[in-house]
Amino acid sequence: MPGLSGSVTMPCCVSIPASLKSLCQANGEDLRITSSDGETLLDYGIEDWSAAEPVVHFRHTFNTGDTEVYAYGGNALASDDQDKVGVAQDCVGYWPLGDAGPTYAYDWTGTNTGSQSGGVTFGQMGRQADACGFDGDNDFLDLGTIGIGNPLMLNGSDLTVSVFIKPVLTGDSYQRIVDKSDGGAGQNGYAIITNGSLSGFETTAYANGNAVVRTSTLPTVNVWNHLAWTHTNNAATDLLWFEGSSIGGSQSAQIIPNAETNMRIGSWNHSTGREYKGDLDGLIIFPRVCSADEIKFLAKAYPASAMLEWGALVEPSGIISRIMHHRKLMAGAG
Ligand SMILES: [Ca+2]
Ligand SMILES: [Ca+2]
Repeated sequence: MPGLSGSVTMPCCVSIPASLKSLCQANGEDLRITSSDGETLLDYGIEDWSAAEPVVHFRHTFNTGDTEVYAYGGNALASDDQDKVGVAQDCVGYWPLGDAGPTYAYDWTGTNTGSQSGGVTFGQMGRQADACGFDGDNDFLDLGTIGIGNPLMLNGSDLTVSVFIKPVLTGDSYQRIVDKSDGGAGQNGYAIITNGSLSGFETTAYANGNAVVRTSTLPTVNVWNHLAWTHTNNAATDLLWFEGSSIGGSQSAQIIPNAETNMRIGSWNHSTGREYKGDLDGLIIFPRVCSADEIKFLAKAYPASAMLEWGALVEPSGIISRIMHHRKLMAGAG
């Protein structure tokens, strides 16, 4: 991707043109994504095949220049080869939030599916395919109890939260984007919030009952913003990032403890009055500090239009003959 200083290996998204979708099986089982050699299969997962131009997530290594990937379809014998766990393989949580609903928002790591409560709106127009909408009253996605050993415990760990938010910034103060805690300020866990006018303007990340980085910078209301938080557990070096760039903020060091609590997307879990109002999309949690290049990539890589900017998603001619020579596809077809 132009603008990177080195290579990154990251999950990414691309939209599939309607012209290619029309060649595929009705459920998209024969879709494949390859690297620029046209043959090396990439781990991929379809967020919402019912869309006119479905969005596919895949994992790849991107360099400083344009990156070309191929999308194939048109093999009536191919069976489903999606590997959502592969796409999310270095994450501890990966919620594309484009689920059809009405009950579950799936975590592609396979561990912490969210159950909606309060009437979360599925199928909102998102930054990457669909998104979830939260009414700011009682809507949230319940991730349940994060017990000892759950990857989302992140005790003693660094972390990165990456998320697209389209906030309203009215309603509750200290609106929780995601929160694992049993008390205020991410007690016994961690949380990231954005706050409108009620108690002062701020975007804040908490760990174990304290603000670890806090800034008066706010996301822009009613449009999609990329927000990220990088946290280290051994020093006051947390950062908040807006649209791929780090922003300042006051700091303090905190260590995330090994403590069982509940966890929610769009609310905290120990009371009411902290509900996020607006839409959320593409929430990812990594158990490490992502680099500046990686944050830049996460902020930019997802809209389908960005892929066109890199010259990616070339739709090759002769798709069917090419795919018939694809060894793995033939194996998959039995
Ligand atoms: Ca989405
Ligand atoms: Ca509601």
